[in-house]
Amino acid sequence: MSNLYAALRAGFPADLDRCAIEALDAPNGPLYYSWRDIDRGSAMIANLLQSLEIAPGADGVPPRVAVQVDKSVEALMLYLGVLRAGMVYLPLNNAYQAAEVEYFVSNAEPSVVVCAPRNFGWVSRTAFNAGAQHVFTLGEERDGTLLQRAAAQPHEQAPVARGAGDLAAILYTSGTTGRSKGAMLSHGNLLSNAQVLQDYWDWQPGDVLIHALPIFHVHGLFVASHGALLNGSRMLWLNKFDPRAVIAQLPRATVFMGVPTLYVRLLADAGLTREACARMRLFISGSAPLLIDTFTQWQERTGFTILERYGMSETAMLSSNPCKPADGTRRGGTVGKPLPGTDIRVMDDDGQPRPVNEIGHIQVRGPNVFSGYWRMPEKTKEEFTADGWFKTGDVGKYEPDGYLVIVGRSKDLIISGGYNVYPAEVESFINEIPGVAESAVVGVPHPDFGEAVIAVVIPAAGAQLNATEIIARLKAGIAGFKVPKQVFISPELPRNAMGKVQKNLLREQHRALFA
Ligand code: MLC
Ligand code: AMP
Repeated sequence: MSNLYAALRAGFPADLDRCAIEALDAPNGPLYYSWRDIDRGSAMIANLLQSLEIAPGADGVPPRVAVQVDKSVEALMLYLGVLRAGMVYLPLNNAYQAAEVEYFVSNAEPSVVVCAPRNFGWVSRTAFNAGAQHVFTLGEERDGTLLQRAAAQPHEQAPVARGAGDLAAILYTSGTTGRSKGAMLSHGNLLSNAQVLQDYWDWQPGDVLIHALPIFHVHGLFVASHGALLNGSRMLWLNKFDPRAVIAQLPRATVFMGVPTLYVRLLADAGLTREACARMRLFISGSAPLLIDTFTQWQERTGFTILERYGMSETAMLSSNPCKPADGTRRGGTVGKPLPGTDIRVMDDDGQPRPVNEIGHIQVRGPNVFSGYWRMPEKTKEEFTADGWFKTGDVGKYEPDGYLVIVGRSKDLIISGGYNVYPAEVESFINEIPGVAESAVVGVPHPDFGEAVIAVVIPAAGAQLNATEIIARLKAGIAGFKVPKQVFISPELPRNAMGKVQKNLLREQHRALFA
């Protein structure tokens, strides 16, 4: 096994002058990138990174490159350039604000940080304070210092040799208690997953992917991009999801991937018709539960059965509904069967397997499963069983014929529009607001986001709180998708006999809020 980029590169078509990516949101009309452009652009960035001559840390870990930029084809080339240079990619949601970025940067200690030009002031301060040696900018319109500097570099580069176990990316995730943890994914984790999916989803020579997801998470960065690159398939690239823009591209495409919110929004547009989908081959959904209602409406409207799959930052893709008829049928309400090479088991609280149809904890092992959390050996130990299975924190059951159904989560996590929100983190921000005694953050059903974040806030003795002001303060401090859509001021929180907040009662009480 060599570098992940080299393996993806082997999938590029022989004729490198063919179009690889159509950047449809470019300000002056679409931009067309050939496979040669992708190869050369990523080589130049890799050469720039290598020219910085950054030594690995004392622990031998290659330098980290933290990236918080808007989506662009150049941002994808940056990711590929980091892989080629043998460095470690650390993508950050571009909604994160200063306090959030500060945590990631101080925890991961990147040597290089790349940010949007508009954020250079505060990001560079944070980055240099945390020991970064270089801060570059990369804008949506091919602007910024990264490309200026890379332009002077040679456009050929031999990817640095990497073994299957070598670190390729760190994805920050979970934080059921405490702060976010960096899931360490290796070249081998990512490549094995991409190869399995290429076969299981039956990628075809003429496939064309509509890429409308952000590229700072597993779904858009790995599943979608790796899939198309490894298969040498063209991408129709949208920097931002817009149902109209996706529908306009459907007649030219064969594959689409989305979180359930994307499907809900597409269904709300009258332009989604059977005719528009005539050339399509496959619609894939994941990152959050797809409601059976959405699944059925999609079938009725388009004639296509959405393929639902299940994954995590720590594991990439774990299970999938079948694509090829020989593998079975796609079943709504299930996340399909374990992917080839991946084992999934459902266990009780005592670590014994649950019988079919009985609910338990979902655990997993396989070549796709990460090696652990960045500099958190204790957390890593807690999340793996003694016999080496990773505890997903999801709760589910097997159907008699081997389909897995996810019924809930044992981790305190809200998934809103495909983004994870950790109630403990939002509560800690709320609790810092003067006049707040305590708070509880829960997720309630939402027709667009699947789940919406809401908060119940308890004032300190004598304090007057205003829900609108709390929301405004949070918006100024944390990523917008984490900010509660509604805040309730209440005299107290429901607690059980042990004094633990009964979040299930709050969820029940506000269940119909957005119905
Ligand atoms: C945006 N907003 C959200 C939100 N996204 N609120 C709750 N949940 C979300 N997901 C808020 C913003 O803060 C803002 O609030 C307002 O909505 C408009 O912002 P926007 O940026 O214009 O939103 P929009 O473009 O409509 O974004 C919605 C979305 C986006 C669904 C397109 O959230 C999205 O791309 N989601 C996909 C996430 C994803 O890729 N997940 C994969 C994780 S990988 P205000 O108040 O300021 O107006 C993973 C593993 C696996 O889980 O299995 O795949
Ligand atoms: P993340 O940490 O962002 O990678 O989110 C991973 C979590 O998303 C999983 O642990 C699941 O809880 C959830 N998830 C992913 N895919 C699905 C799915 N198809 N159905 C239900 N939940 C899902």
